[in-house]
Amino acid sequence: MSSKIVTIERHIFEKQKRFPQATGELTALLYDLALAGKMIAAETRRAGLNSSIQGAAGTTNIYGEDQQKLDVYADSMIFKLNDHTNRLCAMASEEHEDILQIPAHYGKGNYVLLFDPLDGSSNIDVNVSVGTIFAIHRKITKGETGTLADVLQPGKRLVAAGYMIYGSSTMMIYTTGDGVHGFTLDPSVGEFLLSHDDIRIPEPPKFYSCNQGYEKQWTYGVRRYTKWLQGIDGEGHAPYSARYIGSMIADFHRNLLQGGVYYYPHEMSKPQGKIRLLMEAQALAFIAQNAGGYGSDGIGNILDVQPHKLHQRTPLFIGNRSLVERAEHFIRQHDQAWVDEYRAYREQAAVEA
Ligand code: P6P
Repeated sequence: MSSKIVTIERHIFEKQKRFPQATGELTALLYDLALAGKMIAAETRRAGLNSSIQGAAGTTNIYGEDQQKLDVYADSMIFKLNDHTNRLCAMASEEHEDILQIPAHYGKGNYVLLFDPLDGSSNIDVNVSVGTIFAIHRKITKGETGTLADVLQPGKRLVAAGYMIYGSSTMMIYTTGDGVHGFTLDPSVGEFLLSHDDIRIPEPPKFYSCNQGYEKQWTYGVRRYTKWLQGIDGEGHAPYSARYIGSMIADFHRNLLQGGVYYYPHEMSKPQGKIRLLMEAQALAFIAQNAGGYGSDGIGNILDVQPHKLHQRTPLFIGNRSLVERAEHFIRQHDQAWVDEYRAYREQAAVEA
């Protein structure tokens, strides 16, 4: 007899029993996201065969990056599945310059949904795993409609976070702060079934993930850190294996399950880094921390950073705590000028809504 079959709904329901005040709203919201994941997975599977969904959309997002047709599809799918459920007061997508209001004719709820609809989408046409990243905050302002202040919250206030990864199988990973749990889509029944309960990042780590093509542009401390990871500079420990897929969600997922560090550091010409604080880094750092790991901007815990604008970028070092703290050590030791400059950037006052 197979072990008990646990769907996302059953898993959250069983966990929620410990929180009598839980209303089931969050369960339903996570279920809506699971449905969006199934829809996006189906299209991603077909991308290779379906030119109407493959390739560039001919538009660019607010960063000037070419949008892929699947980016646009995933973005609109997540919005449409969540704009009428009375669970959200606002949304924010990596693909839109401003926060997304709930249409006037729909009821508003107590949560805010932040998402990157399709991370790594430039890899779709070469059949590399991509993913959807989401983070959920509770509304903190008065009134019905969500505002920028409800979105610009530090990651330590997150209520839940997770991601879907569209790879050799489709998985949904989530945490509500009570462990990190993984579900694998069984396409024969169209359900996500519990496959990885209470994930903990294993020690010792195995991998390091970074784009060493940019090494020349990194600060000295980050270059020394990278040499340390390779066993070239330091106490002569065995080198970690290099694995860089070019799709953060795929690198993060492998490191979550097998141990390792992913970093997309600041560069001389980009002191703020590339990764988006609100739609990517907060969610992954909340997940990493709930799996025994850690997410840092090179100075300290990313979950402590008070965002000051919607599309704020951040350097990101994430994975095994031991490896991320080692990065902070090298940066503290060698990159004081950058530390001072970046600290001033990240501690700016929040932009007016
Ligand atoms: P590069 C995708 O755009 C992304 O944000 C991550 O998924 C990925 O790790 C990184 O950028 C790849 O960027 O500059 O190494 O090609």
